Formats: sequence, C-alpha cells, structure tokens
Amino acid sequence: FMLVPLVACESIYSVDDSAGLGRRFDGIGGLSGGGATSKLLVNYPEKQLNQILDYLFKPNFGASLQILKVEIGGDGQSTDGTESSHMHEPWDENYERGYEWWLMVEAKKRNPNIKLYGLPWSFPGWIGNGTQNPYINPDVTTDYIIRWIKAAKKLYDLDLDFVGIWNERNYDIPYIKTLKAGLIANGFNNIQLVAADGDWGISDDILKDPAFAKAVDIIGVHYPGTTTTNQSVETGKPLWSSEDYSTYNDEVGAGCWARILNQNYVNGNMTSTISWNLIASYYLSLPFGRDGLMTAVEPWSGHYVVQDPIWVSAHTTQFSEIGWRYLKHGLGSGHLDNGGSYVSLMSPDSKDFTMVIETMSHDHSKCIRPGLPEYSVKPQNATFSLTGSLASVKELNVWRSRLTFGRSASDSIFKNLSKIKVISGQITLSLGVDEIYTLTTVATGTKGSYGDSPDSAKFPLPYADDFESYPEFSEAFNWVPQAGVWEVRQSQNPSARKVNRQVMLNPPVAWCALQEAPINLGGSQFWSDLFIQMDVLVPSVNGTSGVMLGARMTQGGCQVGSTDGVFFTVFPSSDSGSFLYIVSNDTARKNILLSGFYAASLGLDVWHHLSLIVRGDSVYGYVGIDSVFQIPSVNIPPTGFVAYGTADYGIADFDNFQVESSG
Ligand code: 147
Repeated sequence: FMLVPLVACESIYSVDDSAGLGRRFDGIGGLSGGGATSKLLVNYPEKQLNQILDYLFKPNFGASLQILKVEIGGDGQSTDGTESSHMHEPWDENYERGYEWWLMVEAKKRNPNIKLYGLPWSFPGWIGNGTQNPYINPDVTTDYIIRWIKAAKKLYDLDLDFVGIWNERNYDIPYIKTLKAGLIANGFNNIQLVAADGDWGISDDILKDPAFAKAVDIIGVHYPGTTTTNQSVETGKPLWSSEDYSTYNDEVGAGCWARILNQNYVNGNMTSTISWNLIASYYLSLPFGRDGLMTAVEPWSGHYVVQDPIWVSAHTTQFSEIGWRYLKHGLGSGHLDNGGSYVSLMSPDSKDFTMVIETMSHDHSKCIRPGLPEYSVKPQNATFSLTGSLASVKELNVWRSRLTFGRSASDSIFKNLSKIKVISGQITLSLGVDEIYTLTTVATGTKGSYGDSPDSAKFPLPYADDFESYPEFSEAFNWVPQAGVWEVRQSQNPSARKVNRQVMLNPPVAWCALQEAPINLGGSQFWSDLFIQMDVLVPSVNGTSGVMLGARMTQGGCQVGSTDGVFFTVFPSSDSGSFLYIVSNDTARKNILLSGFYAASLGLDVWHHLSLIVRGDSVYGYVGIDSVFQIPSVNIPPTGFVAYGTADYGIADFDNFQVESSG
C-alpha cells in the first residue's frame, strides 16, 4: 500500500442531520431582578421606553429575547436594591407593587411567545417563621409562590412557564417536591421547575432519588463556564445556564456573550442561556454597573445606549425559535480547528436551518466569572459540508459582526451581507478573529433602529417629589430602596395626600447581608453640596423608632451596610421634653459623629420637617426651624447619593422631598 501525505489546507466540518438531531433549543433570555436592575427603566419617557422595550423583546428587531426571567420580589436586598414581595406579612397580599408585572406584560405584548420564568432571591420574614430558612414550612412557601403565579394569570393574564427555588442558595428536596405537587394540584401542570439556580451538584441528588427527579424538570446552573458534568448529562434533564454573563457591556462583554451562547451548548450541552441582566437600568455606581445587554440609566433625559450584546443576541434569536433542535456534536455543532465554535439549529419541520459561528479570542471574551483558560484563535478558512436534509439548501442569508476593539469600522455589528451560494453541497468562509456569523435560511432578520436616543444629562438639580402623581402601592421613581420597601400610600393625616411609606414591619429572610436599617437612595453619586428637606411622620402603631435623612452615600447593594456618608437620624416619641438625634457615617449608626438630646418635643403621629445641609466638610441638621446640630468640619466623603430611611423595621411616612444645591 501507499502512504498518502495529508496536507490540512483548510478544515471541513460536516453539517448533517441524517443520524438524528441533538438537544431541543430552549431559548436565549434576560433577567430582570436579582435585584432592582430595571428600576430606572420604568419612568423613561413613553417614546424612549417603547423603543427600549422593542430593542429587547420585539421579534426580528433587536435582541428578540425568547425568555424573560424575573425576580419574585421578597423584600430583601438582592444586588442593586430590594424588590417588593406580594405578601409582606401573612395577612398582606397585593399585586400592584414593583415593576416586574409591568415588564412581563410589555414583553408579552411584543412577543406573545416569550417564555416567563420567576425566581425568588429573598423572602418576607414570616416565611422563615423567625429563622433565616425559607423551607421551615414547605407548604407555606409553596402557597406563597403559587399565589404569585395565580395572580400573574388572574390579574395580568400572564402564564408562567418556569419557576425556580431560591437563587444561588441551598435547595431543599422536601420543598421542591411540595412545590411541584402544589403546582400540579393547582392545575399548573405546564409550569416546569428549574432547579436550583446554583451549581451542578443537584444532579447527584436527582440521580439518587427518582421522586426528586420527577419534581425537577430542568437543571439550571449559574456561570457554568460553558461546561457541565457527566452526572448532569446522565440525568437526561435539559441543562440550562439559567444565569450567566454579568459582564460590563462593552465589546469584551459582547465577546463573552457570543462565546457562551455558542459554547454553553458545544461544551456543556446547555440549551438555554439567560443574561444577568436584561437591561442595566440601575445607577452606574451600584454593584455591577452596566452588566446588562444594554444600558438605560437616565429616565430624566431619555438617553439610553443599545450595546453590542443586543446584536450578539440577535445573531441567534432572530433566526431560531424555542423548540428547534441543535444539530449533534461533530455534525453541525463543535469547535473550529483554529479557535472558536459553531452551532446549528433546525426547525421542527426541517425547513429552516441556522448556523451561528463565533471566533472570539480569549482576551476579548472574558466574562466576569469563572476564569477562562487560555486558548488561541487564528484567522482561518472553514468549509461546511451540508448533507442529509441540508443537501437541498441552495443559498443562505449571512449576518456578520466584527468586534472592532478600537479599529475603526463602520457597520461592523450585525450586518446583513449578500447571500452565500452553496456550491457542491459546501460553503467556505474566511473567518477573522473576534467575528460572529449567522448563516440561515430565515429571511426575516432586521437590524432595528430608532436612531440616536436623546443626549445624556445629569440627574436634575434641584429635584422634588411630593409623591402625589403615583398610583397607590407603586414605587416612587428614581428612589432605590437598599433595605426595606417603600410604597406610595394614601396618608390618613391629612387624608387627601399621598406619602412614600416604608412598609416592612419585620426583617426579611435575607439573600445577602441582613440590614437592620431600611434605606432608600437616589439622585447622583456625584452630588456634593446640598440642602435636603423632607417631611416625616412616625405612627404610634407599628412605627419605626427613628427617621433619617442622609447625603454623600457611597455604596448600595449587598454592601450597603458598609456605606460611607452622613446620616441624620431623629427618634420621635411621646416624650414632650426632648428627642434623641444621631449623626453617623453609616446606616447602622455605629460610626457616630455626634449624638445628643435636643430639648424640644418630636411627637408621634404628626409631621415633622427635617433638613440636612452639607457643604464641603460641614454638616447642619434642622427639625422645622430648630437648628439641632452644626458640625463645621468633619470627615465625610466628597460626593454621593442622597438617602432617607428608618432606624429599624417599622412604618414611617415620608413626603415632600426637596433637594437643591447649597453651594
Ligand atoms: C449573582 C446573582 O444571582 C445576581 O443576582 C447578581 O448579583 C449577579 C452579579 O454578578 O451575581 O450571584 C453571584 C455572585 C457571586 C458569584 C456568583 C454568582 N461568584 O462569586 O461566583
């Protein structure tokens, strides 16, 4: 025989469905919440709001997302703020709080086929019955979740498709079984349980316990780094990256998103990937600023930015549908020989076919976590040989993105190129580094555009809010609770007015560091010299012990307990002789700058007017016209948000907020 020398001039990849298809494609999604990530989206001007929602959800326009995952608000801090529970107490029930209902409705309006997924981070305190364990009474927690699902249907005509357990915290097998049984008992046979929004470890429990295996429909893990485990595959369950991305949304973020959208399937058999977060609509200096598919943080100006991850999403979502099937590894999905990856998807009727190719280089596609092992990508020619039912494909539409990384290039993102002909069953592409290609029979792709959004502007100063313009139970715009929950409520005193009320009576089952002092922040992280005024009322029934006005607040999120700033807390009481006041650097009033008793009455059930003036390193506090304290020079941060809050859980009413420059 003869040895034939093989020269690899270019790689040929077989794309073939004749040996059957791979896993079912379950969709690409975005996550609102976990937490308060959509806070600043709600009050965008109508026109820009509709544009943004179109970029996210409208089919064949932008990201065209296939799944919307939302937080089931639980009253506790869940990353960039708290989201309200539908039941602060066992006797309380309300479905007009927060913004997730609204967001789900808007998503469904644009895409009736979008799938909905709900997951709790924190829970209201009563769920733990005095503990920090939400599984103490599985029936109670199940009832709590099912009420939320029922209300979605009854009040908003929203059908939930998926529900989860407890974000990134331990799962409880008895609870998961109880929840599944509860769903079925209530006729929600179609709602699938995703478990447990943590790591792959749950697969071992699924393999051990057939009854548990029956309760779990989908294994959902977070930040899997595109890989899975043998045990997880062995369960036979769909495998999802049910939270991923969380990367600054520049071109590296886009590279991360492109790489994991393909490789979560190629390496890890995952059939859905969900971005934390959907849209970065929280103040930039809160944790994980801009870790969303696009950015909208200026409701006062209407300015927003459609970032590259939107178009990276489109490369898959505009040319696929949930229920399509991936082609098998090596037969349409795999790694490219010189770096990068490709996946193929086919419609159930085998009429439509889409292939997505990415060549993201290591340094241009790092995600926030986990670490990315070194690899290299080189320019390469790739030939795809279409066989099986794909042999009949004659030409394919082509969409290309080139991440530029500073190199100038026009139309580099999601550009529709001319169609490519299939010649003798083959197509050859010359692939550069950091590129994405979609080759598809689907002809409906569109790079939607509303042109430039309005110019960026600073948070307006002066700024005031009397809370009269909101519907009851809603959250005031631009104010982001970091502990506690505020709702606009009708005041009894005087009865015609609305107020912003801290409504939590008890601490939550926390998702991260439990805070004792409810606090609501707003404005600009760059604010310095201010005159801040607000009316406050502490009721004698269920009231908090004190009310606070603050400035120069530097930190929110799970680290809010270690924020710096200046916080002026007064403690109303029935004592008519004097009241206690504390000026502190922190919200827990441990780093006290000054405290004392002021000789005046500060009664309950009546309104008081609090003022705080900060100018340079001087701070002054007033109650009404009484100058309670003056600190001419003190160590406080130069800039930060303004805030108001309560000394502990318990009701307080806030009204007539005003801030102006004191400079
Ligand atoms: C996730 C949370 O689920 C989200 O709510 C949000 O906080 C997101 C921000 O990146 O992170 O939680 C994680 C926090 C830390 C790690 C993983 C997930 N970690 O260090 O591996």
